[in-house]
Amino acid sequence: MAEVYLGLGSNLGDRRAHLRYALDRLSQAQCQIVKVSSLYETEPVDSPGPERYLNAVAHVETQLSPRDLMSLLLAIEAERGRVRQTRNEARTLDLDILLYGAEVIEEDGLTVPHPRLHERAFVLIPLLEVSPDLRHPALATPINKLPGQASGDSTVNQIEQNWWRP
Ligand code: A4P
Ligand code: MG
Repeated sequence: MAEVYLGLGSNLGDRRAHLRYALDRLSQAQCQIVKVSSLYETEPVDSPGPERYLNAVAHVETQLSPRDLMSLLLAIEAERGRVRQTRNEARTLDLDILLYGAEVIEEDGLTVPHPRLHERAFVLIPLLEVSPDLRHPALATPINKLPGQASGDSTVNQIEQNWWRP
């Protein structure tokens, strides 16, 4: 069983419903949800507005391989009408594998840990809320020592706790 951390994001349509849908679908598909962060409303980074993002992080346990998990995430995104035209465009649902155990994977279409994890407060703040003692396996650094995680970051606002119940 692998301990996996997933990043969830949405800045188009009913953002909260998209994130809830993703967690419901994951829990029906060989992923056990261990813990979900609060819901955060965040300023877009390298991404056009006007909508702010809702972001969250989920700790899940799964027997799916990294590749099968990535396929599942892409399928769930497609079910919410995700359309890909340009990079970082507004999206109904973005699901990223942030960490898959301590594995370091660099394959075509799959990079784990997520290549931008360490520099993004909208990922690091919810990730640390869920698991404060994680290490970044590729950088060999505790996640709470990474530069992007300034906890008072005004672009990342915790808006709701306990927003997801199975
Ligand atoms: N891929 C490879 N590795 C992974 C991984 N570990 N997790 C591949 C997820 N996907 C991975 O992703 C492109 C391809 O990356 C996928 O097909 C998958 O095979 P994408 O989701 O289509 O592209 P994207 O999301 O537009 O671009 P990218 O580079 O993934 O961007 P990010 O890093 O996901 O960032 N601002 C705020 N506030 N909140 C956000 O959530 N998100 C982004 C997108 C930008 N700004 C944001 C937010
Ligand atoms: Mg993505």
